[in-house]
Amino acid sequence: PPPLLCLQDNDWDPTLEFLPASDSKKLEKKPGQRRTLWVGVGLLLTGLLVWNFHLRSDVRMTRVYIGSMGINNQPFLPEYEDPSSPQFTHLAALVSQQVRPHTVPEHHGSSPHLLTHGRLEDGGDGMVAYYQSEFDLPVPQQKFLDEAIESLDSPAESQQGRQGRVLSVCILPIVFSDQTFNIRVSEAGTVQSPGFPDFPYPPNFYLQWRLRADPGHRVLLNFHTLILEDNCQQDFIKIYDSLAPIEQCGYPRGSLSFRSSGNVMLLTLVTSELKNFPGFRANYSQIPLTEQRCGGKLSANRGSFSSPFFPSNYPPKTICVWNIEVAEDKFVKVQFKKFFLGHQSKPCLGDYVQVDDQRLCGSKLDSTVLTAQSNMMTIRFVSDSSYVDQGFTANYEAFVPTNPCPGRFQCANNLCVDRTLQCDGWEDCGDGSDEVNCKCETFQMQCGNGHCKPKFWLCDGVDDCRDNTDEENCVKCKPGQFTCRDGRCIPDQLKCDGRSDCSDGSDESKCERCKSQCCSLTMFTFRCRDGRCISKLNPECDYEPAPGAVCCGMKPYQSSRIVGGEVSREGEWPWQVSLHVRGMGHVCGASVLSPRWLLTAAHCVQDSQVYRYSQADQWEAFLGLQSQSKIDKSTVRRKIKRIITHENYDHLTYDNDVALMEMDTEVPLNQYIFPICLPSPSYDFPAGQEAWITGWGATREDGIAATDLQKAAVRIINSTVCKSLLGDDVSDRMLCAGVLQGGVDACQGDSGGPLSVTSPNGRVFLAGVVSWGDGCGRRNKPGVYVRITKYRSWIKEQSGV
Ligand code: 4AZ
Repeated sequence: PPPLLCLQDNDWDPTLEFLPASDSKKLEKKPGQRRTLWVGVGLLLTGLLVWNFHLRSDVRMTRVYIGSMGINNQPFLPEYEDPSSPQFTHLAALVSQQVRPHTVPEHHGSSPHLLTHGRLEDGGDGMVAYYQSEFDLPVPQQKFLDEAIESLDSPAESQQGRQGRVLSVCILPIVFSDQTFNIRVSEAGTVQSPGFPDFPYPPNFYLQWRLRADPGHRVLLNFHTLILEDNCQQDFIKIYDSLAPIEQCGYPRGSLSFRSSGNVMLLTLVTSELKNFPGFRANYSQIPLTEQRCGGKLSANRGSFSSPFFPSNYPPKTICVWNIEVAEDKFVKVQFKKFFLGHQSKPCLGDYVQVDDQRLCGSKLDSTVLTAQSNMMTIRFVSDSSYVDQGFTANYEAFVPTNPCPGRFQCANNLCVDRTLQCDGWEDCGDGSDEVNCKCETFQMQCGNGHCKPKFWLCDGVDDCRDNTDEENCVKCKPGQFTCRDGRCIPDQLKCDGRSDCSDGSDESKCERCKSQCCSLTMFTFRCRDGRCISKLNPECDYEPAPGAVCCGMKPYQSSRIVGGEVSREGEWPWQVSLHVRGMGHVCGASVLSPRWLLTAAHCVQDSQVYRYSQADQWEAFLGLQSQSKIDKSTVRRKIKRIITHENYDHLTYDNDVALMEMDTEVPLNQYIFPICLPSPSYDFPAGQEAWITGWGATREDGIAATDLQKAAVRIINSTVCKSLLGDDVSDRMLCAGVLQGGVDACQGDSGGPLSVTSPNGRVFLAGVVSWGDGCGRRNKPGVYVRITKYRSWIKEQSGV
């Protein structure tokens, strides 16, 4: 069933008109004005007109639609703030009057009972109506109502005469508890979801907070924690800036700080009946409207500028203009380092940056460089009234036109990069121009497009060249044989026999029907929500956890020692644990699997001649930690109650290098402490896939440990290639990852920590546990990790997780 549906219409037409006013004094008719319509309700009614009333039943249910809409050209009266005022009642009556004739389908007995109550607010250039419409209807008709609503995916078009914009329409198939909190933010304070932080928020809930600043101020709302279900169709928050939602999703990416354009902000929380998560806590306050004026004149040789409040979200309805003017004999170029301006539209109509006469919008991952053919450049940043995003930060620089990159390589996009980065097999310019027309080294292969890539990547099933030439003309297996993803050939009969014959399980990952041992977790099958068993590749976390259970692998903020790494953002790796030994400080890493269980490496908990590492009382776990030098308020310390080392751990070969740790008491889950997902046995981590290593280990071989949590991106490496590089100690229960060029790797002190891989649906899975390697960061010596897919059932048996 479609449990919750939200529609959005983003092309707000500012010329839309509304009326009619019966009170001609207060709502004076202006030229061109035609009708007032409570568009949200109107749309629902349009839906109802196409609603089929064949089915009858005595069992009734309640369905609730919530939403908001803008009404243009309608002066806002202070009385509209009070739903019991005659003015409000009058306007509501007008609306009802206008829509009533359509509400009762003439030739069907069961008419929906429509009950509407809403709120009107000053939207600056018009009015905003926040409304709820509740339908009490026979259960069999629910489906048609949903269909009718769903068919309204282009609300403006379906409405004759385009009378307005429905900003959102949501269906909540529930009887809900409705509460509104009115808050003056002149005194700073906190809002949080019900039950936070001790309990998950309740199901089937709709709650709103109206935040109002003093005149001449804006509302500032900073999320301290936000963990909702990541399916935004189920549970979500919306933040409205007068007319428009400025964030639409329940699980925002990037900055979690919002500013209103005017003095009003509305925060809503909607939850469905399924899966309840910890919820949120946010701090509100007010800031003067004049704070952080943007734009201006820039005349230095180089400098930087960014959107207002970067890296927090920029406010809606903002315009900034920067005029750059450098010395007359030079030209100007700008490089956008970060660029997040919502969704791409063509042409850029919503939020955009205009550089001279070129507009940029959407989100760009690679840095963009723009060059002026003069010493002047004008940059204009515009945000409209709808979604907001993190914004941009940019550097500008004056350069000599005849020699734009002195001593450096000039990319096609005018970026300057170090000469040593040219033809090194890695794209550094962002447009690939540093990797074309290269003469490859002996250890490299030549791609069809002129790029050079490590020879190890030839025929590994991953298109490394980006023109697939590294995967063409590869030796294929003979007829009657199955080609494993790792390149090995196995007899066809071994495919889908419930046992892994390829080292990577690829012979069991695309099987159509379940075998007899269906769903025993150890096999390559997966239990669906409806109880069915399937054999499916990477089933993700698409099963239904037990009611009230939290899921896993959610990064509260999606953004960007370990050798060759960089410092992590706080809360970026909420499953990362630092394991301390009494009197020694940090010794190993671990991952959070649940409020009670951690996973680490068995070699971390082996007794040495001096230390009793295998004794639980020697250890202390630090969760939610960022820096080894300071324990802050997000850090939680736990004693260890029990250590379960894998019974087949081999201290010579490091085979089965896993151990579980049970904490003495459960930890609260929040933005800084959260479990990582465990992959099912059939989960595939193909060679070439990006993975992240994190830890406080040494930042170079024989180096010293890092103070701040480090992160680095590596790639999964083909097992056959890995064995050829590191020898036969690499078993099928191990997984290799690294950067073969060298320089990026896990190292001493990172052991036990996670190798994290983000799945296509955004959840993060534990692909490996840092185990061993030949030194750290050496060329052609990838790191070796415990292949977690091989231990899924062991973890379940030992810990219940
Ligand atoms: C260690 O000593 C260690 N380069 C961990 C990982 C690696 C090397 C050493 C991988 O704990």
